[in-house]
Order: sequence, then structure tokens, then C-alpha cells
Amino acid sequence: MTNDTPSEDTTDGFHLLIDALKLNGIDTIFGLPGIPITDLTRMAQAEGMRMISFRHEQHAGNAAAAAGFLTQKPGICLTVSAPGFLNGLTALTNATTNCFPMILISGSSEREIVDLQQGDYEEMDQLAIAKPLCKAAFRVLHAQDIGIGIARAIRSALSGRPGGVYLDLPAKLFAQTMDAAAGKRSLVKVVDPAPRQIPAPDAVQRALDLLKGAKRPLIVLGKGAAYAQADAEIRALIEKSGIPYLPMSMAKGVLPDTHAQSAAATRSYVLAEADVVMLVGARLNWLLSHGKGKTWGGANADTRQFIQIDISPTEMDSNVPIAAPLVGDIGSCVSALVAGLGANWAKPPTDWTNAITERKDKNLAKMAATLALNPVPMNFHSALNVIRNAVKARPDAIVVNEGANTLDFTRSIVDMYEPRKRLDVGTWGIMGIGMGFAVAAAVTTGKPVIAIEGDSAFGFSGMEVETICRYNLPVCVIVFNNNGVYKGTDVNPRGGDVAPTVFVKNARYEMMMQAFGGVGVLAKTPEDLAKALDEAIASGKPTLINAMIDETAGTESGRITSLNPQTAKKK
Ligand code: FYN
Ligand code: ADP
Repeated sequence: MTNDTPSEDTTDGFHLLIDALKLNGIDTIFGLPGIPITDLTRMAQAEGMRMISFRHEQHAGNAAAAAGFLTQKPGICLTVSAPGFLNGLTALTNATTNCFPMILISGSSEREIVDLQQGDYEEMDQLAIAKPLCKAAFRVLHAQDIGIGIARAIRSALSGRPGGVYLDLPAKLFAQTMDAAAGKRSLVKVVDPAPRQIPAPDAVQRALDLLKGAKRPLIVLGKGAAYAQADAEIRALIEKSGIPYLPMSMAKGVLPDTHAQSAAATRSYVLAEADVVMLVGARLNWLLSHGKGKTWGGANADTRQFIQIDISPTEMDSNVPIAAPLVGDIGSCVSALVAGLGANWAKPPTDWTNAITERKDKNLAKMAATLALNPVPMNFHSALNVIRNAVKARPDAIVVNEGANTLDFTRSIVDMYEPRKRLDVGTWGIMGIGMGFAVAAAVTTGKPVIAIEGDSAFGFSGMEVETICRYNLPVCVIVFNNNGVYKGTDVNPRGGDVAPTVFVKNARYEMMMQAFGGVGVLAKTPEDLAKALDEAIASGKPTLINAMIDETAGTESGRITSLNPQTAKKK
């Protein structure tokens, strides 16, 4: 093996990597060029791959993660060494936490110098750092191993519980050359990268027996249910069983939020009262109050029984005992349950379903009344009412959502109608996913994207509006501008600097989009917002709407105020 430029009969590390990705149906790379991967980005583009360059690696990483969630193929993020790698690592870890498949590929410095800690350019033992923070991590040292390296990365990202994989590629690897025919033979097309996992028949029967005996059954759909692309099977299970269901935020739209069996509008009631709860691709983590405590109805907690469908066997009993674990892929598990319901399945008692409908209708009516108000200045409700109508008219649009109040209000106000159309802060409640997720949604689907952003949340990735303009993506960013984190009214009791939660008042965010040739609109009323949003969706032009919201609207930490140590202390 030499480091010569490849001739007709030879290939090199650059091309082997590109060919290995293409062979596995991966056609897009999200990344940021620089030493040692600049030429790789050029060559990938020249070889027909879509190369989406970002302004910061974290957003490229977030884009890769969202692409993974949407497509069931690992999203690829490509970065430079040490600092670029670290910038991408937050996204890789977030992807792993959320069970999204992605591969972070980073160039790295000379192994001999890094390992002897002799002070190389961007020296860092990246593999060691990545290992505890993702699902799997590999390094490739020889060009002939690139095919296997990519195969291992793809399998690790997709099989079982999906997650993030790190692939370390030292600079020297790219220029290594080898015989072209041997290079071609060294590549691997991964067969069946996410094998179905059929549940055991006795586990299916145990779950059915529990469901059959339930007086107040409930199904909770999590983002695993959205990821699984088992939409028809899930709908069949819910409709045939007649069991009410509750979607976690990224499972909204697996069935339309307007579905008669949705219990989303009476969440607290169903969680507290249900006697048998079936979790489908949802973990009993903080978002579900760990399956215990007041949320789960105190006394009822002693008698409640859980069924859990998950591809990861060790998820069972993570917080409370699981009476009927159903380990397998969601499509197979749900199909087995549907088959097992049989013709004589008795739907849940009507006193349970009627009680839910009654409470739900009351809450929906209350919400409708609030949405009909048109206060001046605009508040979260009147602005979100506009977006709610826009999504109803374009149910194929993808909603990206982050913030605190902006997140929490959007989740309950903006109904989703189709699966995998809502991308948000996920398991960690992370801020900064906005523009990366929006770019990925537009690039992978070509559908209109509406990014609903708190003004603080937007700040984490705001520079990527240039990326949105550069690739002319059909993304409409709506910044909910209430002058600060949570709201804009805090004051520093000592005078001087503004309070830590307060931003420049009445900031003109829309001018950021204008700076790069996109459309920027200042919206002070719901009418302004509706007009600008309609135009953005119709034209597909990159647009940023600066929605001015009453700075007194919103509460500290939105609906998770109880997690603030000070608030918790007072309780
Ligand atoms: C929901 N609700 C509705 C509707 N949908 N009412 C009327 N109409 C509609 N369409 C009701 C629902 O029954 C609840 O009322 C309430 O609105 C809130 O519903 P939600 O949002 O589903 O439930 P809740 O309690 O907020 O859920 C808990 C949670 C959620 C932890 C899952 O808050 C969450 O996902 N939080 C993520 C927060 C986060 O990550 N933030 C980023 C960091 S911010 P009741 O039934 O009466 O309770 C840093 O500060
Ligand atoms: P949410 O936050 O919406 O409740 P979580 O991220 O907590 O969802 O849970 C998703 C769960 O789905 C994870 O435990 C993961 O193992 C599981 N999962 C992901 N894909 C599949 C699949 N294809 N089949 C079965 N389970 C899956």
C-alpha cells in the first residue's frame, strides 16, 4: 500500500469511503469541511452525493440524527478532528439518547503522535472520548478495512435499539491507495441491517391476557412507535381493540390527533386512572414520571400493571415492574397482538371510554375558547392558532419545535395528522436542534418545514439560516419573540446589567434571514403571521417570521417548572 494518487487501476481511502456509503444507499452527508476531510466533501459531491455543509458541526450532527429518525437509514455527519469532532459529539450523544440512528465520521490526527501525546495539530484521542457517549465506536486504519468499518457502523446504528455510532478516520487513511478491483471487493452491502425481532408467542399471550382483563386500559405511543414505520399495524391495534391511546410528543400524528380514541387532551386523567397500560416504543423515563407517583394516581400505582413493547430487553423493569414484557420490533409485536385479538374481542368498558370522551370534550372546548381570543399584543395561543390552521391545511408539512413555553404550548395546540411530521427536543429536552432538524426534514422529504422556535432556543442554531438560504430549502422559521428566556420581564434587582433571562428587546430576527437573501417578516398580529406563513408555504422560499409575543406571556420553564430546584424546595 502506498500514498500515491490513485491511477485508473487504483483507488484510495476517499473513494472507498464514498463508494461504501453509496453501496448502502446513503446519498447525503451533513457536515463541515476542514482538515483533513475537505477533499472528501468535494469528492463526495463530485461522485453525486448530496453534501450539505453547515456553519457549526452540532447542527450538521442534529441534521444527521433527524435524517436517521425520518428515513431508518443512519444519517451521516462528517467533521474535522478534535474541536469539530467535539462539536458533533453532542448531537451524536443526543441521537443515542433518543434512539435515532446516525454515524458521526470524524477525521483525526496522526495516531503515533496522538498516542504519545506529542502535541499534534488538533490532537485528541477521539475514539476513547466518543466510546462512552454513543452506542458503538470504531476506528479504521487501513483502506482495505473501510468497507467493513462502514458495515459495522451501519449495523450498529440500525440493529436492535437504534443509536449513534462514531467512526474515527485518521488523516493518513484517506490518501492510502490500493488496487481498484480489490478495493471494490472489500466493500460490503449490508444485508438486512435491522432484522425483525419476532416476539415469543407466550409473551404475546401474556400481554393479551392482561389487556383482556383490563377495566381501564390505555396505550401509550412513544417516538419508537413513530420510528418503526408500522403505522398501519398500530392503527389496526388501536381501532380493533378500541383502547384509548396517548401519544408522546414525537408520536403525535402516528394516528391523527383528531382521532376519536386519542386521550391527549385528558392526559392527567388517563395516566392516573388506567389499570393496564401498554407502552409501545416509549420509555418510563422522566417524561412519564418514571411510571409512579402522583402522575400515576398514587393509590392506583399499587395495582396498575404495565405491558411494554420494546426492542431492547433491558428496558423492561427500568423504573417499575413490567408485568408483560413484549420484546421485539414494534411491527412484529403489534401484528401479533392484532392477530391475537380475534373476532370476539370485547372493547373496553364504556364507563371508561365515556369518562375519557367527556373530559376530553370539555378540555377541547376550553382550548377552542382560548384560541378564539385575539389579545393585543399577540400571545402564544393566538399565534399558535394560526400555525394550527396552517398544519391542518398542509398535514404533510413537518413541524420542528423547541423552546420552553413555545414547545409546551405547541405540543398541545398544534394537531398533527401524519406520522413522523413532528420533530422536537426529545428525551433530553435539548435546545439547539431547531435549524439542524429543519434542514434534514427539508432535504430528506422535500416537504414544507415549519420550525416553531422560542427566541432563546433559536439562538443556539440561528446562524444556520444561512445554510437554509444557501440550499434554498422550503423552511419557514417562526421565532416566538417575547424578549427573553421564558419571558422578557425579569429585572436585575441591583440595576446595571439586564437580568440573565432577558434579551435585546424587540429584536429584529427577521433581518437575519433577509441578510442571506431569504424572506423576513415582522408579524405583530395573527393576521400578519397567517399571511406570511401562507406565502412561505406556497412559495417554498426560506422565510423567517419574527412573531412578536407579549413579553409577559409564558411561565418559568413552561410545564416543567417543578424541575427547578427552587420550586421543588418550596413544594
Ligand atoms: C393536551 N391537552 C389539551 C390538548 N392536548 N387540552 C386541550 N386540547 C388539546 N388538544 C392538555 C392535556 O390533557 C394536559 O392537561 C395539558 O394540556 C398539557 O398536555 P401535555 O403537554 O401533553 O402534557 P404535560 O403534562 O405537559 O406532559 C408532561 C411532559 C411534557 C413532561 C411529557 O411537559 C413534556 O414533554 N415536556 C418536555 C419539556 C421539555 O423538554 N422542555 C425543554 C426544556 S425547557 P391535563 O390533562 O389537565 O394535565 C427548559 O426550561
Ligand atoms: P418517547 O420519548 O416518545 O416516550 P422513547 O425515546 O422514550 O420515546 O422510547 C423509544 C423506545 O422505542 C426505546 O426504548 C427504543 O428501544 C424503542 N424502539 C425504537 N425503535 C423500535 C422498534 N423498531 N421496535 C421496537 N422498539 C423500538
